[in-house]
Order: sequence, then structure tokens, then C-alpha cells
Amino acid sequence: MTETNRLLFELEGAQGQRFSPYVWRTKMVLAHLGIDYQSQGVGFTDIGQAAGGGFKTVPILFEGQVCVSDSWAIAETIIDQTDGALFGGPAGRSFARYLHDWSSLGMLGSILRLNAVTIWQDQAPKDQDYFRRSREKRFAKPLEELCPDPQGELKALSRALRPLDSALGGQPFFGGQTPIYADYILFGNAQFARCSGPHAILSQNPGLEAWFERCLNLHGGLGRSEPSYIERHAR
Ligand SMILES: N[C@@H](CCC(=O)N[C@@H](CS)C(=O)NCC(=O)O)C(=O)O
Repeated sequence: MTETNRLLFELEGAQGQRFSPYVWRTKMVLAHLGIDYQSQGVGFTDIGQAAGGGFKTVPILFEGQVCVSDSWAIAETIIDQTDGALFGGPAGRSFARYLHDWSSLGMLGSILRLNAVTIWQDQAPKDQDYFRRSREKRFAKPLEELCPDPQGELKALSRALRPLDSALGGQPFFGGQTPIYADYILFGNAQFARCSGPHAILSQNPGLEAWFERCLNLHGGLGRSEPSYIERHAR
């Protein structure tokens, strides 16, 4: 593998859907920095054998002989190989780390509850079994009972997102006129919602909704090139 021949392992659904929030963060960083890579889609049950084995989650990025897993470690590795500006300085890096942890605990759990059934439906049969078993064990409930009140879940999520909505209502990106890594963390989460289910999670947060449209247009419309759940089901 040459230096320019990086390989990114990313989650894919039965029809090749790319919906992982963490992988989207990595893809936006690679696109932002103009770094070429090849992509290898894997189902949930292929992750353990991917990249020589030993990994439990994607993204996994092979760079030459070095293999890095975990979106945060990947971001640090590739951004710090440049001048580091994509973090937006030390404060931007701390804010990004806060968003990374905050969203794993809150926002992503909410999207997973809302879209658990549609995510399950979108997997290949072998991955459906794994996804159902692992998530039902984690939540101690059938997937179908994870979100008894979708409207209530959406309301609570939009309330939790209000501080981010007001921050982004006043400027194009967290980084000002251009995105920083914090934008790509939040983008990955919103893209996960867009690609994995029918709910318009940002409809009560106009600042975030406009910001997400801007992000979808970045890098030649990279994010928009992935069909949304609604687009896929309108065909
Ligand atoms: N902290 C990790 C989390 C990555 C993660 O949870 N990825 C999910 C896909 S969105 C995964 O690979 N899950 C595998 C599984 O559930 O078995 C990161 O930031 O990369």
C-alpha cells in the first residue's frame, strides 16, 4: 500500500448505505484535507475480521503500515500530520472532545432509539441478527420498544440541541467562516439521522438545520451524495 493509498473501513448496510456517524467524521476530515483514500464497506459482523482482525468498531484507517481505529484517534493522527488548523486551536480541540463525548452519551443514543428499527431493517440478514441481539442486550428491550414516543424523543432532542442551535445561528460554522473538526463531529451525527431513518431531527432548530445544509454542500456535496433514508424509500 502506498502512502497515497489509504484504506478506510466503513460500515455499510445491505444496499451499501453509509450511515455511521463516526465514519462520516473521518470522511469529512479526509475530504477537508484533500487526502485520497480507498473505501472498504463492512457489515457489523465483518468488523472483527477487517484490517487484519482485532478491531471492534469502525472507522478503521490503514495508513501505510499503520492502522488506527477510533474516530477521535484518527482525527488526531491525520489533523496533527498537517498544521493542526482543522482543530481550530487548543480551545477548538477541547470543544471537539467535549462534543465527541457529549454526543456519544446523549445525541447518538436518542437517534439510535428513534431509528433502531429502520437501522435493523437496512442490514443484511447476518448483520440484522447481530444488531438486534447486541442492542436488545444493551437496552434490555426489544428494538420495537426502544422509542415508544417518537414525538417526545424528538422534542427532548431538539431541547438538548438548543445551545448548539444558538451557537450556529450566528455564524456559518463552529470555526467561523470555515468548518473545524467540531463541525464534522456534529455533522456525522446529523448525517447518521438523515441516512438511517425518516425523522427530521433538526426541524425545531433552524440554526442547526441551515448549518446542516451548508455541511451537506461541503467538499463537492460529499454528504449529500449519500442518499437520505427518505430519498432511498421514495424510489
Ligand atoms: N469511539 C468510537 C466508536 C465507534 C463506533 O461505535 N462505531 C460503530 C459504528 S457507528 C461500530 O463500529 N459498532 C460496531 C458494533 O456495534 O458492533 C469512535 O469514535 O470511532
